[in-house]
Amino acid sequence: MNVKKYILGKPIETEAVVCEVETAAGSCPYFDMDEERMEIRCRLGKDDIVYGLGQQVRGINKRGWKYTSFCSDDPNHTENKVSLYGAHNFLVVDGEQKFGIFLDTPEKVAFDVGYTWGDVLAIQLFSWNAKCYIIEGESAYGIVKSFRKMIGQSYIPPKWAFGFGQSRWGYRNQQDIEEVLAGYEEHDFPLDMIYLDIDYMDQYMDFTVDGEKFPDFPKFVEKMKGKGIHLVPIIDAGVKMKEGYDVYEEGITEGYFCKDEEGKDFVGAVWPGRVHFPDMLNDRARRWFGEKYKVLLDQGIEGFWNDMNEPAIFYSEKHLGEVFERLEGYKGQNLDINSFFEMKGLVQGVSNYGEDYKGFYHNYRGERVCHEKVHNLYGYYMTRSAGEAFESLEPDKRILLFSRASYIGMHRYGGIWMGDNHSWWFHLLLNIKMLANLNMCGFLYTGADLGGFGSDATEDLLMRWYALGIFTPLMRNHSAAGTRRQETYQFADAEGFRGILRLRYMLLPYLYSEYMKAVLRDDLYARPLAFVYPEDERAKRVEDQLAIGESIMIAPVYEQNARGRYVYLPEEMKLYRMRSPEDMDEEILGKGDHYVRAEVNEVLVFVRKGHLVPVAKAGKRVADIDMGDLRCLGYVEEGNKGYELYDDDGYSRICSLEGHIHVINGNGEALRETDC
Ligand code: MIG
Repeated sequence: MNVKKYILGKPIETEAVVCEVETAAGSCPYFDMDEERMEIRCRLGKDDIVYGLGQQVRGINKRGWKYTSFCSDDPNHTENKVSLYGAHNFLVVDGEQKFGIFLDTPEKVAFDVGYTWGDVLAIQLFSWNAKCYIIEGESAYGIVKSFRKMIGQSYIPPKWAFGFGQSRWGYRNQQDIEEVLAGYEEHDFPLDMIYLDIDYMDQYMDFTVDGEKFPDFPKFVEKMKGKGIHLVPIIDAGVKMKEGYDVYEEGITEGYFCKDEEGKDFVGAVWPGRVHFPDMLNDRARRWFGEKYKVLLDQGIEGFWNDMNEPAIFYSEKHLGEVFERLEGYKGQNLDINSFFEMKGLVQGVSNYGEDYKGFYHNYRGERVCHEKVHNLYGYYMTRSAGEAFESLEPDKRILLFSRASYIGMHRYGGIWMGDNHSWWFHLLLNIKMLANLNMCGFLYTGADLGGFGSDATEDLLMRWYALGIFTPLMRNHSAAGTRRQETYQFADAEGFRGILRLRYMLLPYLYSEYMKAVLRDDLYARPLAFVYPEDERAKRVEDQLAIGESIMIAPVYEQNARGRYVYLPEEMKLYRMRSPEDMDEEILGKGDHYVRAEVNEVLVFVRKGHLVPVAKAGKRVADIDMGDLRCLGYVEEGNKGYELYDDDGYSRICSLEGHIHVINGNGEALRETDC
């Protein structure tokens, strides 16, 4: 591995990198270091492509915009934004010169990727403290794989978490959950998970369950499990300030909460009302918070999603006080327009107010550290707290875990979902692009809220989104309270939806196998075409198609009222136009451009020349999939090289290629064991 490390100032440890890299002598190649301006710069060639930055707006190729790594709760993922929930400071420049850069610092970092000057990549630090890793290699893909080795193996969820899940903010109680399952059962739609959003809790208090809404929660969890459904509750970062609430009381007594300037527990407000934030960066507090998940594990829960961990703050007590005071001054005045807008801005700016983080302190490695210095670690360390706890609480079992905020390194403990997107067609496209860049940063278990979280979904949008979603490891329909109901059964074309959802279960042997091989080999599950066909200048610029695993290329339709789309094929492929596991047609298409028809209920699956895709008979639950009864799609008769199938029990923590992988032929029969 060709990696060099340069230390700028006194970087704060993040534990993003797991391998030893010695500090290099001499000056950093490729970049000019401008300590005074706290900026590092390099020239970009005219045709250079810049990959990376994980969860961000815009393209697979990040060139032509500015981005800021600063975990942010912003539900409007439009292309003028610079920050979303994750901070993933890894870029690859792919041109005549090829290199990767990872700027390891938990502080804000701004990337100007040919925005100010078209041919300059400028990275601005907010203090001259960072570990700067330069990764060299012969191809962008190779560089990414080296980077992935450096940051350690990606998270492995239980196999059932590759099933389909239904979620919605606003399910009030047990009856609502039962209604969802009934809706699915009525139409014979497959389903493995129902998510519990904040309403399951007692007054939004973490690790509690509202006893009125769920009179006997463990029994209910058990009953749902009996029907093959996993309930997956949400956990929020803020802990409600309430006397008698054990998490609050213990946090106070042990000093486990983040502090304000005066050393008192910092007070913010989120869903539970006024809260304290557990100091996830403090080793003892992190261990303590992680152990709290046991309360729900003991009630039969096997999966969680961590929310609000940027951390999002609706308001801080301190700043709200200041705002009220200023408002007093406006009262009774005949405001001029400027003052009016100032006042309006003041009120609107109360949530996620940047200055709040300046008066928010951690105890990190025994030192008092201002939150601003370590902001991008909070969600990572919250998820780590759960992930580490699960290793000791459930040593024999994988637990589902994903988070909203993240930093590189968190990919070892859990996945992420793509946050509060909208029921907008362009978000379906953004989802495709983000998938590629997230994979480069180690986040393999990911997916977007299918159908869109905010705004009203339409039937065609949801169906088209499923056609992509069946390929994302995390496959979940989720929506916000107040939006149009978008559970699959809310729409008319039950047959169409059933067909598509069942395709996910049919493809499961392939999807799981490709996911696990990617994890265990530090490889990508979803790749831009450029990584597969680096010599093909056309393929390099394709932003709306992806390679999924070694055999499949996808080209989702992301425009309303379309009846198909243009697709570029870098080589001959076999196209399957799938409506359900029992209903598909196929044709061979040559290299080049094609207009490919796709009705709303049709999924386009392209199998690469000479490759195989093992499929099962679809089932209604992941547990029903019969791995002993497989067949193959693709180039079954035509001199294929066989397919390397990975499978395991789906829940043991120790996973290895050894003993779990063998080559199968086009008929799904085992040919031989393989090397790992
Ligand atoms: O302020 O728990 O991203 O998935 O439904 C909103 C309610 C809080 C944000 C999450 C979303 C979730 C919602 N949460």
